[in-house]
Amino acid sequence: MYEPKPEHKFTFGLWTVGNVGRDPFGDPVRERLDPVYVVHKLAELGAYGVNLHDEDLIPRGTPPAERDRIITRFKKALEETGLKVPMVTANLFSDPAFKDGAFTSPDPRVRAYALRKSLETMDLGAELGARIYVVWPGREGAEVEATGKARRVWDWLREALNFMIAYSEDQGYGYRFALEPKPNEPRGDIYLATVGGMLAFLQTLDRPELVGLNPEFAHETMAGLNFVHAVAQILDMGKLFHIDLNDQRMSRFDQDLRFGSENLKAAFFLVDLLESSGYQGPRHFDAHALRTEEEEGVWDFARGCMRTYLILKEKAQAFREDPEVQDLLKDYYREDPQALSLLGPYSKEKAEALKRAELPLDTLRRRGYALERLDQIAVEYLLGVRP
Ligand code: GLT
Ligand code: MN
Ligand code: MN
Repeated sequence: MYEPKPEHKFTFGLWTVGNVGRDPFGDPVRERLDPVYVVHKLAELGAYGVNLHDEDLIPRGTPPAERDRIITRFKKALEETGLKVPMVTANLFSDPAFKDGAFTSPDPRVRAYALRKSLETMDLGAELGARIYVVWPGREGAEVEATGKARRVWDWLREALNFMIAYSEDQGYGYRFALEPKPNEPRGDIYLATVGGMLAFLQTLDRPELVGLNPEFAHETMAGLNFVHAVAQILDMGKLFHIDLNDQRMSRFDQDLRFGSENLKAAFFLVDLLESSGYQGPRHFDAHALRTEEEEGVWDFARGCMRTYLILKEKAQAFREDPEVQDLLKDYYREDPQALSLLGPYSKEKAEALKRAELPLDTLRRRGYALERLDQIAVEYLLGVRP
């Protein structure tokens, strides 16, 4: 019961279970874990894959011979365990060179460094079998408006992404690019702050069909937005290329909490949405163990994310199949053939008919939608007293 298996497509980042518990006020509390050890541990726990930043696997400044040795060792662990690397991404935020932006640095030398690092990360990912390339523009933001940069960054971002996509195609890597919005942190304000902004921006790229989103639960929640609605819109646009699952309280720093540990109801309806959407991609947990934990707590955290997801999946399915829920929803989405005939694509005749039609406004004004009942049933499923 609730046992994670590779077919569930659960993934973690090397940087998530490998998080050493540093925060802006405190030093690391845990040792860095060897990536090979992480691969074996995740496989043992039933995960499908492990994702990484270039620097998670190959620390900055590693000489080429050592780089090759690291990759060989890592690939051996993947072969032994069957674990996949579905996604890679470049770390464009840790190096002090990126302090005022990577792709949007005012200094073209920094922009060139960011672009080169991205191409090298694509090379690395291709070697590991990755097909999803995440772009999280964490440093592409500002604390100061006096530069007027907010008007210029869009061309730089487009130029960099178009270059990267063309490179991927040219090399035959076949990446699908997943852009990840976040409102703030580490910058005071990040330019591509929300799912809506990102969806609009990607349409301005040369190959929008190769670009989608990697939305994160915590990031929309930080901005006080509804993550379930954000994911629903992304799905509507066929742009859910990857997803970062975690948890978060609103109006706080990016907490990256264990999935389902805070907003249980939102997690429930998110799983309900994802599982009924036909989404086939990885269920990635971009979260980390609390700073209070030693290594054992890290694996408790990882197990918890997957177990909660599977429990919610079962509960969401039971909720949808509940006859009372189905009856309530049948009434909710009332079928009225006469009214339906007035809707749909425009025609002159329809517009005329619409103006003449008698709509029972008094009844409509009095109608109730039974949402208290419906929502209480969901709550009771979550509380474990139903069915
Ligand atoms: C970083 C960030 C995440 C991004 C990762 C991808 S790194 O931890 O907080 O939201 O998904 O670069
Ligand atoms: Mn993320
Ligand atoms: Mn986050």
